[in-house]
Amino acid sequence: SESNSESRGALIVLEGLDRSGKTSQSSSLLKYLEGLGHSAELWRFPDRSTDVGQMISSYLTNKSQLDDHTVHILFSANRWEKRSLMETKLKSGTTLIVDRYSFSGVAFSSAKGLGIEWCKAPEVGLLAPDLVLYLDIQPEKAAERAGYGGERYEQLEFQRKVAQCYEVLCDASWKIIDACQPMEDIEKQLQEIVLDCVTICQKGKPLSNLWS
Ligand code: NYM
Repeated sequence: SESNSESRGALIVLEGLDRSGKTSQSSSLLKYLEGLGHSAELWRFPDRSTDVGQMISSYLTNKSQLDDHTVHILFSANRWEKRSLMETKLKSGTTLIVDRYSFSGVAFSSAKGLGIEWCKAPEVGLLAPDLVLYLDIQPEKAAERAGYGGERYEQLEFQRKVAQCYEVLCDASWKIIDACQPMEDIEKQLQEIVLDCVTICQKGKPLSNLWS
């Protein structure tokens, strides 16, 4: 009902394999929403600017070694340390475009062999996204793209496993976008879906928590 619902920003998450185009598409979406006069911000996880984020970053660049469980919990902690700011921003009417979220956390760790339920547990209680956009690309195609192979995890064999884990995680609410289309086509598709979502949240769709 309209009476007890508050207008708010939308929590929009982009997911996909490494080099699927999430970062470019996130920036493009931000410009699009700002161009329409919406308040919007681009966020990404891991957020390497925090202390926890720096531990993650040195792990990803192979400057440190961490046990798989440990790094999983650090990735989750990196989201938890942003949860309250996230809620404040959304409630103040700002839409957040988020480049990776809990689904990356679960997909990458379960691809290493950690149990999926174990991986999901620390994510329970984080804000649930209003929209998950999955940029779908074959691991082989992603591997051909520039910049691939620099960090830990950017290995074809591992990315194949990650793709399988995303398939297990994905539900009917996810929007699957073919990431091999021309960039402008992807942009147009994303814009339409995102605008719908922003409108629904403006009308006061309630916030909810993972994992549901
Ligand atoms: N990654 C990212 C995880 O393993 N768990 C997580 O929770 C998140 C958010 O970090 N290969 C992995 C996926 C990427 C890597 O992300 C760094 P990016 O988007 O390349 O900065």
